[in-house]
Amino acid sequence: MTNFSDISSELGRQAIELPSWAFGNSGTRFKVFGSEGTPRSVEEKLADAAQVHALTGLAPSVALHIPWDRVDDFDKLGRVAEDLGVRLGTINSNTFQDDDYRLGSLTHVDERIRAKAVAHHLECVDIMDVTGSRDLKIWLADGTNYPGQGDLRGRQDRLADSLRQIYERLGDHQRLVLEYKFFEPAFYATDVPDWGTSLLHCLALGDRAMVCLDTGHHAPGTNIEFIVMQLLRAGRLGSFDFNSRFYADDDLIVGAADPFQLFRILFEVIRGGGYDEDSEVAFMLDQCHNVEDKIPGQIRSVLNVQEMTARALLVDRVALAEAERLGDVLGANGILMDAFYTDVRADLAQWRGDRGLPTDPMAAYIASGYQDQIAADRIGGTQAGWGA
Ligand code: AOS
Ligand code: ZN
Ligand code: ZN
Repeated sequence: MTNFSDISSELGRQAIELPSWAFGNSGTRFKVFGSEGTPRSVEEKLADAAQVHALTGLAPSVALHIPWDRVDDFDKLGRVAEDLGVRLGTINSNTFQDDDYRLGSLTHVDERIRAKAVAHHLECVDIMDVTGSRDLKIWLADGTNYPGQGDLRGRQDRLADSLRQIYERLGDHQRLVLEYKFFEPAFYATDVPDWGTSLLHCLALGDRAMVCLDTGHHAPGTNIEFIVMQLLRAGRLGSFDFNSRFYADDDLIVGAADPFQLFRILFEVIRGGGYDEDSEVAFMLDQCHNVEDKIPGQIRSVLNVQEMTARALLVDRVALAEAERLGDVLGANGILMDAFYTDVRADLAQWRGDRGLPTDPMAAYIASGYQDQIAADRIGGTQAGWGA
């Protein structure tokens, strides 16, 4: 069995990107509950994200969503982030809240609307040039609700053409990351429903096109760690959107619903080289905190990822490989489960203490008074929501 001391230095390179939208108000189709202290601007979202990083050391960057986080001066925004101790990360495009996109965006049959959707992505790349962001992440709401509503193949052909135009605009160090999702908001056919479709488009585009795996975007029972393995094997796992789900795309705190699944995913990441020093896999959260406080929700999330990473690193891979080679079915399974069942919480508290971080970031946040301060300060103005 590997010891915690053997893996503590490897934990030091963990970096989890936070989504700006996690700090705004969000909800279901039934109700969006407001909360005290919710940011009224992008700068305030960055300030909240910086709290998560200051208390955990795990979240050095923040993903932006355009147009929700559009500002006049992105260079200045980058400096604001830097002053707060974080940096701007992935730029997410948004073609799902404009009336023009009712029947699609990059797949739209109307060339005018498709060109508008492409132009939006080109604007996102302009922003990346200023922020220094590496990744343009594309999630499309495109799809159809009724058989016959659209020509499935025609939509794929137009998507390929649109993606090509966007890809050609990228700089040498930038990447296009294409996210898939099997349903919602379309309920009959989604245009990028699965990793195979995303991968096919990426392979056609070129080396800098990668797949984004959102853990909430699969049918129940899907073996997600198999997909992780396969994408790493193909060199096309660009990023994760971590969250957890009980039913559909619930966007709950990662590791809350099924910690064992998170462990299995992270083990395949590690085994496949996705956690190596030179790995370019981006680890992001894509979550909404509808009823719980948002900053503690993000703190809990990054701690959950760290905890399962630690347990996955503890797997004795030499012994596991040997058990697999010998056909020792239960022995191999036992090696994996020994690591999964190892309680690393006390070791991680000490790990944090050794690095000048609070041993208990959740308690430290409450004790800091930050929540009371923002509740008092951020009165008036419009609270940022999921979409504002
Ligand atoms: C939507 O289901 C996807 O997970 C996207 O990543 C989306 O951009 C994100 O949830 C923010 O709305
Ligand atoms: Zn996502
Ligand atoms: Zn989603």
